[in-house]
Amino acid sequence: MANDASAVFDTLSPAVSKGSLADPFTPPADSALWRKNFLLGAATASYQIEGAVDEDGRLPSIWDTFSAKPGKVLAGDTGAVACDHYHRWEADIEMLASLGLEGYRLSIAWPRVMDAAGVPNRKGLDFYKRLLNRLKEKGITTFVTLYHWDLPQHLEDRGGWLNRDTAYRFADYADLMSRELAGTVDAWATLNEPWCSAYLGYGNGHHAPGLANDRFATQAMHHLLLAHGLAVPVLRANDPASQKGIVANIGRGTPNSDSAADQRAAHLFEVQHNAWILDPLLKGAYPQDLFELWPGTEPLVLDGDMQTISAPLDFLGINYYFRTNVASDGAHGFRDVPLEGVERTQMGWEVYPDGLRDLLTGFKRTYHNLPPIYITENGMASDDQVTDGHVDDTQRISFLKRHLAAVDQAIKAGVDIRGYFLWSLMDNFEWAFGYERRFGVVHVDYSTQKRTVKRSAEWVAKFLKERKARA
Ligand code: IFM
Repeated sequence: MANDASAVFDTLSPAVSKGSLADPFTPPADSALWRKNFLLGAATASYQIEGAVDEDGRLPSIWDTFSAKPGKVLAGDTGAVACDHYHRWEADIEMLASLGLEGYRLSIAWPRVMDAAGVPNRKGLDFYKRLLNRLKEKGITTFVTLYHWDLPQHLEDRGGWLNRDTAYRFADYADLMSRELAGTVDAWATLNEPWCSAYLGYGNGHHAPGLANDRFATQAMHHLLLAHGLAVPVLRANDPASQKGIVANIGRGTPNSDSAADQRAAHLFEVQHNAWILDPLLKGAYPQDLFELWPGTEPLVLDGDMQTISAPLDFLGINYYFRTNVASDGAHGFRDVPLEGVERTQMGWEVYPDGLRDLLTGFKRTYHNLPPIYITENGMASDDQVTDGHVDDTQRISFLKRHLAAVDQAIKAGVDIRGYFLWSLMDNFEWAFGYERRFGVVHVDYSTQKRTVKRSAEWVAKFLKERKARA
């Protein structure tokens, strides 16, 4: 029981712990979730919700190109319309505010706001200004990610993240955005999940731009992290009052057996998923074990790069979804050994809240300079249907409850965690899985664009209301 995050809420009735809405969500009195300054919000990303890909001067991104290629995205879906948020943003913000959510994490589409010569696109900039101003009017804390994977295609045509110059173009983009939006952004994140951009985009080709070479992945990662490091001082100079950070997805790897080989495999899994990003940011060096896994893939690093990359952060955003059970592959690496009989989501991902707590407490032990943490994404996909105007996503309520409990346990163990964003505010374009996988706490009917608040969103709203009442 002590090792089970769900046990934190063992005072709840069995109906509630299964995820019913019958009773309000009642964390124990000493839970950090009751603290007024523990931020609870929701997250989205530009390409996944905006649509309007060729309106008002937006240029093509690598995801427009990739999703147009047959076989790359399930059912041939693209982000051309998505949730049509570009046109429906006012109603979407009303919905966010009506749920009582206190924070909103969004991203800016780089190809919407500047052209290939770096000339600002006023219409694109105005869209984000209107959006952020409205969020501020509503009293919502704004977390803005500069890069959530929609690289302008013209930069990919010149090598994308394999070209060091892209890092300098990113710093120019950060400069423009922080000059234009200063005062409306509470926290800037340079990149979302560089692991996905580097590994899925350049290492195995499952994401745009679809290249598959381990050496490309390590070089792309280096340029992504360099872009981050070059942007941070620019953001600090232009918008001193805001927080600056980066968002990393983290993965729990557990060994399939007690054998030394399987233990080593789990260690290498976490090096590849976590230390590859966190060591350069927080220790100023790549983990050498990475190059045991991928021999001969050391990136080209110039003098001063690692200092640039490891400049202090105001916060670290953490995205967590599942764990992977691994065994040795008999050579240098690991192989997945899916566990049977465990709870899974529509993505096939195992529900494993303890992994979030264990990773966070482990990071605190490993990185003595670990910055304050926000959980910038956590959530699950399910095949949600609207019945009589409602969506009964009980598995999601249970998932959220257990992961919030894990966050609470990590806080009690001394990790400085300041907030939690649900992924996602609404169902959206789930990259290579298109629209089939539904991560939202609000359902989107893509044929009508009708939004239906799911039970999980009602459940979160109820808790926030209660917290407000008690404050
Ligand atoms: O939808 C994605 C998001 O864009 C990045 N983090 C993981 C989510 C779910 O796969």
